[in-house]
Amino acid sequence: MLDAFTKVVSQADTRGEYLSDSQIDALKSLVAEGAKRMDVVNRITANASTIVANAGRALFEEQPQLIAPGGNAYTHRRMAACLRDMEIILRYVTYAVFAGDSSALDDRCLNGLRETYSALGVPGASVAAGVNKMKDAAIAIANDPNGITRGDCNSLMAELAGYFDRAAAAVG
Ligand code: PEB
Repeated sequence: MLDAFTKVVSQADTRGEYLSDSQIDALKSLVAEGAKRMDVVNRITANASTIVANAGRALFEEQPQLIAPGGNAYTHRRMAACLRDMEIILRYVTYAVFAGDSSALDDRCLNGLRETYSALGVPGASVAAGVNKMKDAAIAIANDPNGITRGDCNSLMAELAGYFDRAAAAVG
């Protein structure tokens, strides 16, 4: 599990090189922009259950076969497992934003997830659709200009979107 700093160090070490100016500049800006990153993590974390519940509701409205008898979220046990899975994925996305690196998400959540779903008979494309709904909600919350010092969050939002895209692509 790496963060933006340890990743650069481990890559440089593999090549036996010093850190380059451009790598140092990138990490400097990561530090300078750190408050925004923490705000994004805080906002998503504080709203996690709303994000998950709304994404689940929208997913089941769009794909009612999931909650019909025989569906993959039919029975409270499967429904609970489904909402739990979405919450797990969202939690790992917050770790990736915090660390500025996707390795915690990749290694501890997404690695083998497609195979797990296929073994369980859970439709990966539906999970991906749920992840995309969480993505829209999380970005709307994280990028809300109200009640916060305004600044340019474009690259941070693109990074956040990228982690959701990674999760959706891993199962969809
Ligand atoms: C992944 N999900 C399920 C299981 C596992 C995961 C390992 C099997 C064990 C269990 O039931 O708890 N666990 C989960 C995860 C990590 C982990 C992401 C990462 C670290 O450790 N059903 C639907 C939707 C979808 C869904 C499409 C969006 O209709 C999910 C939610 N996951 C779902 C369901 C089950 C499950 C298990 C329904 C239960 C399947 C079953 O037992 O029939």
